[in-house]
Amino acid sequence: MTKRACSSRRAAHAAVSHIMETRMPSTSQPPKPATIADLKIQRGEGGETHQIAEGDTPVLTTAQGTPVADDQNSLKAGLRGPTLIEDSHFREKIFHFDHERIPERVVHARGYGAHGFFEPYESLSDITAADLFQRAGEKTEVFVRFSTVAGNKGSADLARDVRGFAVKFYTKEGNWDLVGNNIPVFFIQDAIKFPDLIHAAKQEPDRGFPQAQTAHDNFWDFISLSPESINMALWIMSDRTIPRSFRFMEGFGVHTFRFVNAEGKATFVKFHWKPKLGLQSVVWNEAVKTNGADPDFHRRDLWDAIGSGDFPEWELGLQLFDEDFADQFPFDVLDATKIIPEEMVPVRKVGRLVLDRVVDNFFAETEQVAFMTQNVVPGIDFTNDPLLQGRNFSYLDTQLKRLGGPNFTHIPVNAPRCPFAHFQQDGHMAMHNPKGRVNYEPNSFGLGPREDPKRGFKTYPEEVSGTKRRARAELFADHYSQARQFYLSQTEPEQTHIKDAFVFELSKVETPEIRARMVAHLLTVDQALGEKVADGLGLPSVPKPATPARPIIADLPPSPALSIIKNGPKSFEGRKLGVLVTDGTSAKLLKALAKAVEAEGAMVELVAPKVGGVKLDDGTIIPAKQKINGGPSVLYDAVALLPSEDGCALLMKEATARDFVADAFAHAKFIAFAPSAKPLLDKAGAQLDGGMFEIGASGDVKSFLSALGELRFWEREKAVHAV
Ligand code: HDD
Repeated sequence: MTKRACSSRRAAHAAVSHIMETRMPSTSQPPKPATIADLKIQRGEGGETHQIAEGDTPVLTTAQGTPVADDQNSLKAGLRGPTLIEDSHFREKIFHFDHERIPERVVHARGYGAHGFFEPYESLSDITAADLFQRAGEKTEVFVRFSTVAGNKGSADLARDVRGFAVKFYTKEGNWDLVGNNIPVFFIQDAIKFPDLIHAAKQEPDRGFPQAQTAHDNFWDFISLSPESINMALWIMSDRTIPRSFRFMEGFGVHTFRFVNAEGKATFVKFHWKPKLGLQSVVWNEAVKTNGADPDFHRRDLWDAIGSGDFPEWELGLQLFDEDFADQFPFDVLDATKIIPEEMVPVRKVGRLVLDRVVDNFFAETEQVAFMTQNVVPGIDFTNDPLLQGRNFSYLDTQLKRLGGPNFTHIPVNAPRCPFAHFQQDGHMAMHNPKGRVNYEPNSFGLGPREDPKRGFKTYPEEVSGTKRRARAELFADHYSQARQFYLSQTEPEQTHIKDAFVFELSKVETPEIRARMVAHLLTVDQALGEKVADGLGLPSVPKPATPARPIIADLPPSPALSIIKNGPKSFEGRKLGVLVTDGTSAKLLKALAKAVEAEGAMVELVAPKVGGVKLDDGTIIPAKQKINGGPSVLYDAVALLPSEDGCALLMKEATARDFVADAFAHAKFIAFAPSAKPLLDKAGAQLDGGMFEIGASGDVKSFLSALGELRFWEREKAVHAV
C-alpha cells in the first residue's frame, strides 16, 4: 500500500483517533447508500428523469411508463371483494418479481465483483502483441469477480473451498478474460472429468446436503479414486482455501498460455496475481465461527476496503519459458495439475491491478458478468492443455443457459469498451442490431465491417499431427511428486493445518474404506503425514501406501513460494484490530493505540456492551461499531482488551465477552490488554505468552505494534490443541 493510498484511507475513515479529538460520531463506513433523492429513474436514451412530481421526487411508473396512482392496494371489486384481472399494474409488478431470478452458476455461484484497472509497468512488445501490454502506464479497465466454487449463491463466504479469481480486461482489441483460481493447480487433467468432479463435490443428490463443503463421502470417494487429484487435494487442505480476505490471496491463470509477438514468435506464459498486502488466511475453527458471525465476511471486506479508499491491489506476474524449457521440465507443461516452481522460472512482475470501484448494482454487474476462457485478444493464445481446451467449449454454453439468449454481450458489464462491428443480429433481448439494408459480408455496396488480416486475431500456427485416440501423455501420470513438494514446502504450523484438515474432512466421511483409501494416497505423498492422519482418524491399522503409476521424484527441492506464512506481509496494513471497550476505558490508552494502528494503515473497530457506545474515563462518549455478541473476535486480525475495572467485572459475567477472549487466544491472535483486563483473561483461560502484551496507561503500544506484523503467534497453537 502506498503512503498516498494510506492517507486517503485515513481521511476517508475519520479514524478512531481523530474521532476522539473532534468528539464526533464515527464515519468509518462504506459509501453511504444513495438516498431516495439521489435515485433517478432512467428510462430514456439520455437517462432523463421522467414524471417529476413535487420537488425532486420522481413519480412511480409502470414498466411502460404509465404513472401509478396507488401502489399500496390492488384493484378490487368492492372493499372486501376479489382482486380484478384488469389490474395491469399489479399483474406487471408480480410478473416481473416472479421472473427476477436467473439460474445460478453451476459452479462458482457465490461471488463478489468490483471494477478497477490494469496498468503495465513496461512495454512487453518483445513478447506479446496484446495491445494492453504495449505502453507502460496505460490503464485498461477491468472487472474482477471472486467466488467460492461448490456452494450455492446464498452459502457462506468462509467455506473451505477454492476461490475463483476471474478478471475481464476491456482492452482496445476486445475483451480478454483470465478466468483463474487462487490455487495454481486443478483437480483433473482433462475437462471430460469436470462434471464428475463437481457432482462429487456439491451436495449429494438424494439429500441435497452438505452445502458448500467437501467434507462428505462423495467428494473423497471421487478424489481417492482419482490419483490425478492428489496434488490439488494437498492444496485444498492447506489454508489457501480459507483466505482471510480476497485482498490477501494470490490468483493464478493455472494453464500454460501462449504469448505471441508482432513477428509471430511464441513464448509460453503462466499468469500469477500477487497481492500487494501479502498472503493471509484464517484458521479452520475461526472460519467455522466467522461463517456464523458474518456469512458475508469476504464480500463485506472488499466492499468496505474499496468504499474507504483502501483500494486492493495485485501485481501481475509472468512465468515465461520456451519449448526447450518445456521439453526438459520433468512434468508436462500442458498438465494443469502441476506448477512450475517459481524458484525454477521466476515470476516477472509486469503490472498492477487495482480495484477502485464497487458495483452500482449487484445483479446487473456481478451476477450477469459472463467470463469465458475463450475470450482472448491478438497476442494471447491457448495451448493444448486438455483442461483449457474443454473449458473453451463450456463457458459459452453456460452463458446461454444462465443469461437466457445469445445477446449477453449486449449487457453493459459484458460489452467490449472498444468499438465493435459485426453482423450478428436478433435473438432474445437484442439491444443493438445492424442499421440499414446490408447485414452480410461480402456485399457489393461496400457497406459494413470487413475482416482485417493484419490487425485481426490470428491463431498461433502450431503444427499438430497424431493418431486420434482417447489417451493422456505419459508425463501426466506423475501424481505424487509435486504433492510431496507442496507439503514439504510448508512451515510446521501449515503442515499441521493440512494434517488437521484431512482429519477433519475424513472424519465426516461415513464409509471407512474411503477414509483408508485417502490415507493410502497420503502415505505415498509423505509417510509421516499419512501416519498422522491415520492416527487422527483412529484407523485400526495403517493401510499400504498407494502405488504410483510413475516413480516419485522424491527430492524435488522445497519451494518457499508455496507457503502462506513465508509470504506474509510482515505488516498489519489493511488489517483490522478489534478493541473491547466499556464505560470507563482509558481515553489516553485507546487514543494512543488507535493512532498507532491507524498509522500502520490498519483499521480499528470498537466492540462494546452496547452499540450506542461507552463513556471513556475523560467523559468522552464514543460509539461502538459492534455490540459484543455481534462482534466476536473472529472478525478481527488481532484484539485489544481495554475495559475499565468495573467494565471487566461486567464482561466476566458475559459469555460472549469470555468467548471473544478465548477465541482470540485459541486462534493464535496477538492480544493487547490493559492491566484492568487481566481478570477477564484468567476467566477465559488465556494464559500469558509471547503473543500477549500488557499495555499500560502510559499508552506504550510499541512492542504490541511491532508484533502485529507477524499476524499470528503460531507457537501458541500447540498449547491449545490436545486432540
Ligand atoms: Fe470453470 C466458472 C475457474 C475448470 C466450467 N470457472 C468458473 C469461474 C471461475 C472458474 C473463476 C467463475 C467465473 C465467474 O466469476 O463468473 N474453472 C476455473 C479454473 C479451472 C476451471 C481455474 C481450471 C483450471 N471450469 C473448468 C472446467 C470446466 C469449467 C474444466 C468445464 C469443462 N466454469 C465452468 C462453467 C462456469 C465456470 C460451468 C460456471 C459459470 C460460468 O462458467 O460462467 O462454464
